Amino acid sequence: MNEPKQDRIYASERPLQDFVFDEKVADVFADMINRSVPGYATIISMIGMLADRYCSPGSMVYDLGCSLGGAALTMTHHISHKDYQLIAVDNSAAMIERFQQALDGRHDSGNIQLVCADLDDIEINNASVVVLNFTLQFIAQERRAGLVRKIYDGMQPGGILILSEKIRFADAHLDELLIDMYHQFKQVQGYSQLEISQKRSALENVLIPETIATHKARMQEAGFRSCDTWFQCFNFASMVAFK
Ligand code: GEK
Repeated sequence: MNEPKQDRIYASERPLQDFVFDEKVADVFADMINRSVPGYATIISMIGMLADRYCSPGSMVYDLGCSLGGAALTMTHHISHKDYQLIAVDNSAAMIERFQQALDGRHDSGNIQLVCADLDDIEINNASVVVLNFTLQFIAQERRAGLVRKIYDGMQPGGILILSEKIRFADAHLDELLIDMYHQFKQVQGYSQLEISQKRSALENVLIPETIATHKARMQEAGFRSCDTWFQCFNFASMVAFK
């Protein structure tokens, strides 16, 4: 397999613009997300294991905000039966095109259907597993409760929602410490100070993190009977909620 192209998007000084998931980002996304989300590879692999436990025969699995299909592909790899359909959705045409190209070269992609759409415009039905892996953080805050409710309503009893997010902390000192440690992590991953600060500014109005308490309250409000964090590294966490 080819090495993913290196993310150099913010390596030289550029005018400040809000971050978008365009061709340039899609082109380097595999490298970008692996070097920008601490624990990404672990989270992806554990999503596969969770999906295998909870994907019931005859049900639907959703990967919402699938990008290049990291979570979708690991789920199809782990789920031990074939009696399910996986719908992977993203509103970035650049991401969906590349994911489709990757699928075209595979023999085991029969269960996956790709949809290029906004999450507001899709239906969720008969789902046993729904994944929002670092996607909800990009949805306008006032739309988040409606989306989580729609997901809950479209799930089977006994199904799970896996929600991974960049998070913030109510305690200002802890918040500052974990952001700082995160930036140190990015430096260790080879990003320069300029890259770190330009990316941070570009995401300022686009990626809005919330506290774990806010996420839990929203999921409980939607009807999930219980939810908790199963992974955390610095200011990145993954939660699981049970219908
Ligand atoms: C992974 N889950 O590799 N409708 C549909 N898609 C959206 C919307 C929306 N309203 N808003 C954002 N997206 C992936 C990583 S990346 C996370 C997810 C990151 C899509 C957006 O186009 C992008 O592909 C994805 O959500 C977020 O496991 O870059 O930090």
